[in-house]
Amino acid sequence: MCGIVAAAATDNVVPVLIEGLKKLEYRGYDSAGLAVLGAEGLERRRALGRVAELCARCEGLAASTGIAHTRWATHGAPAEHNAHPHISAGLAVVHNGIIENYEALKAELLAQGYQFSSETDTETIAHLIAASLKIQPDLAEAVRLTCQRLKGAYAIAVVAEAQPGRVVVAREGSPLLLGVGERGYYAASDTSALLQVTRQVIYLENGDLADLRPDSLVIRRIQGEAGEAVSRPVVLSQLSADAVELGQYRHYMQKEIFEQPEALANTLEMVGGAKSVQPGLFGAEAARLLDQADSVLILACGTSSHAGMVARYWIESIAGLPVTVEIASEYRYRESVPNPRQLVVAISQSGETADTQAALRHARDQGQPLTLAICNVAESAIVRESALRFITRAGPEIGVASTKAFTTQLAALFLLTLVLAKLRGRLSEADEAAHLQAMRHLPVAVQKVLALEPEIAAWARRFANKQHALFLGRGRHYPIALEGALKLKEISYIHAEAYPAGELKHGPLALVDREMPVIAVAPNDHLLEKLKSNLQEVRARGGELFVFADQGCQLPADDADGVHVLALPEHYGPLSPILHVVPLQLLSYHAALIKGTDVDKPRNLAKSVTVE
Ligand code: HGA
Repeated sequence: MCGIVAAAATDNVVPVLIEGLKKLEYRGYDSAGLAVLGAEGLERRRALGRVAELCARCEGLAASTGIAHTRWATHGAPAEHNAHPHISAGLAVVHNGIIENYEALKAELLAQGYQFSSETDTETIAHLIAASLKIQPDLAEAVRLTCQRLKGAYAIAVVAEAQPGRVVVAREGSPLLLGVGERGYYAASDTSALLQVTRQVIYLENGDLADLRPDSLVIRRIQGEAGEAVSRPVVLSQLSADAVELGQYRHYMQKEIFEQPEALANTLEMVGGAKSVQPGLFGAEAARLLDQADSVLILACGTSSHAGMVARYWIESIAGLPVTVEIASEYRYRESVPNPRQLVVAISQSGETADTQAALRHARDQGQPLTLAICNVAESAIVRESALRFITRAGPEIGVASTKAFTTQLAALFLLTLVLAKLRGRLSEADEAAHLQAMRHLPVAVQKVLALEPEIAAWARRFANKQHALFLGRGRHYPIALEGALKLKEISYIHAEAYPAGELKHGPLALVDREMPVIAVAPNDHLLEKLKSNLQEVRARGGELFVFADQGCQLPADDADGVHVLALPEHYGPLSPILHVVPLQLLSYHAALIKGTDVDKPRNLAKSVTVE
């Protein structure tokens, strides 16, 4: 959330800043802005809405030092006066994060005579640096002193008119990395923004501050009297520029839905031809640490928490370990009973999700050392802070509504299930081989489901004009119903709820009438007959049914009478949730297309939730 790009180089950096913002726009799109140190001194341009609006305001602008920002508002409405950069006394600041003590700082600054022109927390940082510069004229030192006063999370970039050719950046809690280019040094919230100039990147650690000039880079610690100088390794990013291009697709979400066979194949590459799963998939220490686990605690938010809920069914039934799934934003503030032998699994696409990261730390601080990260970004904070890790290889996910990250998380969690079951002596060789065979076939199976797109698009036309929708599932497909409802809400703005089908009679059945489409996830498993009875209850109340069945379900369609049935090509046993979520992704995508919403950038949302 919120994207930052900055550059101190020998040539014109305005095109680099704009291009970088375009790559970061998925992180926030309420407004965009930049500030550069050009021939005329400090120049700022801001625009409400998209980077394209900002671009139009930057014609003729040229400078070799600058900072830029794309915003997802937390404090102060999306409005031009709240757009970053914020300025004070000839300096400009961009910020990703939330300054929790900004009210106290603002009161102090107002008393000193500083005037505020926005409602943001960020503006306090600008004025604080201006105040520090009066005592300490060196920009890096003034920023460092300011950071010592900030509580909360931040990644910031600062330029000052009086100190041209220089950008100072710092981070605590929010992501920020540096780029080492041929013509200078750069900074950004993620690598995709910098691939245009370099692949050589440096990941700043929490509490780092960096002083960037075209020909020099100094990294120091924020805390401490002198700010100890530190060195951080330069690594070559493996991210390919093509991976973040839209190519033949109309939307990133569409591209990412269709990339799922490949994403799953890449994620499962390491189990390739193997006849057995090894704990080493989760890190060098995995056999020893996983063997100690007497239970599992899964921490996640949003779509990732739905992956965790599916894993609960898998791990309890196959590995025989008790599992709890907690919403990270709740767990981090809850008084819970720590269990040092519990395996803590943090799931996050970006590996930077603020609540999940805080929940992981909370678990660790409470004395739970067995931690495992399941993330899509190898260098992310959550991965670095966990004892064990599994990196899904979905490739960059740009669409705000998560799709391929979810299915690859599920693949990772199924592997974890098998490893835990094996360590506990609960997996026969034959079962292990059969599960692995099914996993290897997943890319092909998902491809076949994707081929149902025309039928699913036709269904979307039938209910895109509805105000509400109800999703039903049972057992390990209940979380899939939740995920289907979340996708529909996120991108089509149709209000959707999901229930375990057996719960209908305890309340939600009261909502069912002709105007309420009911979408059911109905695989051919041991709960099918129960689910069929629940569907009868819906039909008896006149509700229109859209049923995603699979082979052998024997659920007859009666389109004229409002019972629509689509059978998935294969029945897939325990891994069936990975197949059954795909039609729900497509259904939401097509409903959103019909409604004309901004599929990749739904209102009020953003990717990589790096704020609380
Ligand atoms: N608090 C700042 C930055 C918001 C942010 O980082 N969002 O992810 C603001 O509201 O402008």
